[in-house]
Amino acid sequence: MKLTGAQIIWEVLAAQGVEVVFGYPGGAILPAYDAMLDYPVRHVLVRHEQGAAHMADGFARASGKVGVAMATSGPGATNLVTGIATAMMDSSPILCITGQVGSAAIGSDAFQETDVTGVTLPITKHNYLITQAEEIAPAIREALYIAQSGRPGPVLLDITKDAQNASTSYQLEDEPIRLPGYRPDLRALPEEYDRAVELIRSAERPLILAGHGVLMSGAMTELQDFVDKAQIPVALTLLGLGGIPARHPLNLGMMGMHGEAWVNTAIQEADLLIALGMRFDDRVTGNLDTYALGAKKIHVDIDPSEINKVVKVDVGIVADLCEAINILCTNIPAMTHDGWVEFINEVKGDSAVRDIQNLPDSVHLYAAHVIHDIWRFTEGEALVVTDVGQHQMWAAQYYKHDYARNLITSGGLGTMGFALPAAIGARFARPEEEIWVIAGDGGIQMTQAELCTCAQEDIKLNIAIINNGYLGMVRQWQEFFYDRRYAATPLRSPDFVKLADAHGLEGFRVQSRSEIEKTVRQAQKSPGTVVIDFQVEKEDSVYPMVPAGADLATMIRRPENEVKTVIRDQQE
Ligand SMILES: Cc1ncc(C[n+]2csc(CCOP(=O)(O)OP(=O)(O)O)c2C)c(N)n1
Ligand SMILES: [Mg+2]
Repeated sequence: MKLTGAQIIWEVLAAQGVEVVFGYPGGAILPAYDAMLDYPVRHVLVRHEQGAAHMADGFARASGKVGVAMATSGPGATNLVTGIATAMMDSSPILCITGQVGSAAIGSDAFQETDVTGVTLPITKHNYLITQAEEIAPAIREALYIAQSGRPGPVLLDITKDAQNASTSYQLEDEPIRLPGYRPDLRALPEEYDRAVELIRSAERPLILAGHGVLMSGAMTELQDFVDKAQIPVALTLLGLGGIPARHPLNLGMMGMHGEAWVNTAIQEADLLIALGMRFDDRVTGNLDTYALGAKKIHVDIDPSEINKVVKVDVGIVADLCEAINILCTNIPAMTHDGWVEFINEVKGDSAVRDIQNLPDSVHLYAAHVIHDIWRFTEGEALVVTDVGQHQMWAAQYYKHDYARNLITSGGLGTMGFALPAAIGARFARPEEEIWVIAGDGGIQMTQAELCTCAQEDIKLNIAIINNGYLGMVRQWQEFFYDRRYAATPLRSPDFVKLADAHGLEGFRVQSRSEIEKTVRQAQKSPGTVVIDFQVEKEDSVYPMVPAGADLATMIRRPENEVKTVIRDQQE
């Protein structure tokens, strides 16, 4: 069968099960857009290509499948860059297809020509410049395979306009992909497992550090079985939240800069760390010179380049997590670590109970109240998509994450503007589920144009803006480390209720805790996207906080007098 390159793009995508593409047209990708009308693929017109990449990413994280974004050459492609880098840092499988100027014009500074494979080389798992129609089908199949195999990541295909226009013979291929030199299925040696088992058997204060890899490999059941058999407490990274239910008695909570104090103490006191699908990011280790010095370390990861990259380990196991955890679990005896767990519980004390969200209503509306209440009124069942900043940390702390893939957030790159488009992508992966966007007043303004995408595509989201009038996380650093000199962090916002209205969406404003329930319920009932402007305490901070590069045990805590003020105001 003879087809144009443009038609082949859609033939292959459809054959590979791609149902939705997020994109924005332009000259160099016009042949592909024209051909699209004849194929059963849903196209979502974004308002900025950054949104398309984040939507593909949100779709991928919510579904476990590859998300697809499409853009034109030059500015269309460069607008994707932030979204590609975001997906790269968090190992999210996306495929970006960009149009490129005609192959004869490449290198001539043609209109809207940018060297996109050059620009994206360090932020893609792999990329291709395609100049011939016959290269398109194999490249798309390979790209989808590379994006989701091994350690997932973004792949970009830059396809010249003449390759899209040319005709060639096409035939559906379903042979398995073989790429010489690409080894996504590495397996550890039995001796390595033996050494790991030995360390686990002899440890008295072992601790599991579980990361994004648990979710990506779908190892939740394996992890829970292992934890139950070995009775080893678990600390989670931000992206690992949901890898084991928050309610599991051995789930200690989040580690790192804004982790729970008892979790960081446990890391520093442990005699064995078992790192599963996490990469010792500087936000979770703090000062490496003082990090978990008393602990032996086992590191399991699918990507060999992660082993010994940041933290030197005693045993490195390169393998898929499901398989690795299964092998470890089978080879250890049932164990208990009662004294160790008791020690951690003593450190914890009643600090969780005394935390701000559990204090009675007062005149102050804290972000902790809003997020804790959203958790209560959604019964912990919602898919939560956050932006980046204080609200992101509060969403990690105060929404109790019981399920895998139910918290979607930009971890490694920390990309403001991520939440709204990522949630739109997630909506296509999970059409029936309740989705809450939790965004800051700063981040929402970066990609708020996608509200119009919600309206045009008739998408239902609940959007909670934690409006503190500041670029709050930066303000917090200025408060703690720059003597309260608030350079460029006070932030004016549009009237978010009117902004929603301008898009034909519903908007509400909430200024006190007593209004939260009614408004959340109203949003849940409403068929369309709802924007809620939660006007919270302006100068609240995220606690505890380990200053960047400090020892994990050096935590800044919420001042006692602040807690007392809340209680006093509530009594007045
Ligand atoms: C694209 C981008 N630019 C800048 C930053 C640096 N940054 C991190 S958090 C933050 C403030 C976010 O403010 P807001 O969205 O209001 O959230 P809040 O911290 O107040 O909850 C900034 C500017 C970033 N992470 N991403
Ligand atoms: Mg803010």
